[in-house]
Amino acid sequence: SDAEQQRRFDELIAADERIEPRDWMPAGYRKTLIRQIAQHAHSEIIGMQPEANWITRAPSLKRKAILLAKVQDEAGHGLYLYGAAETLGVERAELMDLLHTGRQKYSSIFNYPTLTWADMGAIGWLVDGAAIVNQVPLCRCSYGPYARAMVRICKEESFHQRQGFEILYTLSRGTEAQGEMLQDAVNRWWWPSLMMFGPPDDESPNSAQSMAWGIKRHSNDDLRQRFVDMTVPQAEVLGVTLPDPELKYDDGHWRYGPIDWAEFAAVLKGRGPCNRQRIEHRRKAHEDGAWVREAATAYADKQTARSQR
Ligand code: FAQ
Repeated sequence: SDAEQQRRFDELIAADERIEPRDWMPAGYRKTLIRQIAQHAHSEIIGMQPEANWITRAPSLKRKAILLAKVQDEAGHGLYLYGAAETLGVERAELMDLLHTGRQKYSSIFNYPTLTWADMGAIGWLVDGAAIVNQVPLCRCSYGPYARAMVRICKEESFHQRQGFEILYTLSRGTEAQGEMLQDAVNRWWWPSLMMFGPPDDESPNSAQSMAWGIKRHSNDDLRQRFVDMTVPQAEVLGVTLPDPELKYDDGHWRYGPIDWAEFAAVLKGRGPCNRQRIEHRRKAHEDGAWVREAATAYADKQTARSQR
């Protein structure tokens, strides 16, 4: 009976065991996971665009090879995550459609432009840094396929974070102009990075239920604070000033000033600096790739027909 299934599910969650695709799960649990995993997957592939913008302009062959590898990793993360979402009974084509028609979100952070090479460093250091803080606890998510995908993703994100820091560290030892470029990038990426963690706890409609289900392990504000505490000492090593005059150390934590939640809301509503460009580019890439999907389907059909002869 349903009550029996629910009891079994609750026991698994209480015992901190994993839920697997064939297990019974409440409809709300499935829906929340599809939403979060799909948004995460969309973020990975939309997140390729701001950095792809600099592949042809990387300052050396070595930097170009590293950046290419990073952007390819993001495509791979998207694929594992779409795969994890598919175990919940949705089709990837359906999820792509929800993205292209604006019915599913992707992370706010990827709606900001990449104006200089220093932005490649700032994205690695701050955006991947925030992604790691948010995603390491997701390796213990109650849904098995998502948790397992996160393990590999987090390993790759650590490399991404290090490469970003190293770009900035090199700029910090460079000319005065390079130092200014570094500071300008940090000024532009700091606040949007803090917004990646989502709305404050008292305005986060999904947190309580997601935490009760073991999908999320920590609240948005707790993770945001963890990120700030980790990042402030690294900013000192780089010799940059974080653009927050209220930042101060108090009782074991770096307290930060108010976040501009009106800006966050505007970006979520599609009014960020690059929202339109990101979605148009994604749709065009999807249309341009139609022949690849058709060819792959025709090939698969042929293989199936051959094996059934
Ligand atoms: N942007 O109730 P909550 C990466 C939405 S890292 C846009 O708190 P929840 C790596 C939220 O969906 C970035 N929307 O929601 C990379 C909900 O809307 P809905 C991706 C946001 O789910 C680096 C509403 O606000 N990482 O890609 C944002 O409990 C460099 C209410 O919020 C993940 O997705 C936002 N920042 O908590 C790639 C991690 N924040 O759906 C390339 C997994 C909130 O009800 C280059 N996701 N919203 O209409 C999570 O941990 C959670 O989903 C949160 C939000 C923490 C993002």
